Amino acid sequence: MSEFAKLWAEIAPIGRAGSGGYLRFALTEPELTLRDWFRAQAALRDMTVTDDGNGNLFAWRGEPWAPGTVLTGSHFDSVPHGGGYDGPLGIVSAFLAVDRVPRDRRIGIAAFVEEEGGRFGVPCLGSRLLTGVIDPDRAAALTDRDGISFGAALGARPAGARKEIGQIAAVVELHIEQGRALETPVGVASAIWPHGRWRMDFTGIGDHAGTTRMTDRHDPMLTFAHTVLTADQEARLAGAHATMGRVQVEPNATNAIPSLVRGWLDARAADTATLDRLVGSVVEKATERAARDGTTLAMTAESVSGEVAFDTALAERLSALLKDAPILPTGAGHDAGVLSAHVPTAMLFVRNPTGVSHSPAEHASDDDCEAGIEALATVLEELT
Ligand code: HGY
Ligand code: MN
Ligand code: MN
Ligand code: MN
Repeated sequence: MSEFAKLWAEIAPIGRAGSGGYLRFALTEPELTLRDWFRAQAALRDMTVTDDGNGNLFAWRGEPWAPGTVLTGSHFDSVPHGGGYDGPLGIVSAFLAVDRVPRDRRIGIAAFVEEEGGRFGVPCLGSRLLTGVIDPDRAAALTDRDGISFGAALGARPAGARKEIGQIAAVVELHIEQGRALETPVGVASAIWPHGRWRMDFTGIGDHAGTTRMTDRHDPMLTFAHTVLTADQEARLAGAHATMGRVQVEPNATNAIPSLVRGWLDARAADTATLDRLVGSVVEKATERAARDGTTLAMTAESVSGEVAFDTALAERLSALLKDAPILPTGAGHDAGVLSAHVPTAMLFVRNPTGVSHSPAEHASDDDCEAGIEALATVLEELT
């Protein structure tokens, strides 16, 4: 059994649901167990473990945050019933890559908290706190579906921005590719599409399903349904991506016309202008439909990320180092995207044969994962 297969087998059962997907929400029992595994892996390598006060965990070869350190790693948390590779592959690969780099090199391995935004609603929460992109009090007040705040889950007010990030020489995050473009085992990221998530509250008049005439209704489910179809249509026209995969209904009863339908729009496009046009046209058409249905729409931008163009010279240098590994963009957000505004940053992608992600069907072959580890070790040795 390869070193990778051995470590992979250690974490595979942690947080796995009957669906075969994972329920690894930030700071919940499965993710806390993975943090214990992280600490044990660091101890095996005599690496110092620190926490930045924001819920991000670090293992250091050399002094924590020492100037010139190269930071790698990713996240443990998953979307509900997501695949096991999205996030953890970058952390397992980091430990195995460190084993292949001379021991005197200064390397940090990070496990960033709440990358998916699957519990508290804001993606890349940990890296945004670390770099000062989000206010610690706003982050602390974010709540999960049970009303537990991030501050309560963390057990403290988040520390917020840490100036030590300025001492990091480079960041390299390895991640399974979430798409079908990569035909070689390893690729290098060029950019992350601008993307965001908006909460859309459609408010109507709750009433009895059996006694309310169709002409007397103010049904927000109609406005929501129209908006879902509009977002899909507008995205196809714009060559962009739009998804409304999460919805909450009140009172959510078979025999009651809803009073409120809360849906989330996830929209992404290759450039900011296209994204702005897409979201603008969805909101415009949803508002028109609301007027027709006698409902109202309230929009809340939960998180919006501009385009991330990774350091071109660094990407080309790594591509050349990795036998001309292809350089490609991604529509998926990553902590590396947040960090790239503060530190020279690169991403390595490991081939995903089906491209499927955020699904139990997500998979990468052991051979390709092994190639990713080798590539990460090569890059870490080169950059340190
Ligand atoms: O949703 C994303 O883009 C990433 O997988 N967090
Ligand atoms: Mn993801
Ligand atoms: Mn991810
Ligand atoms: Mn009744």
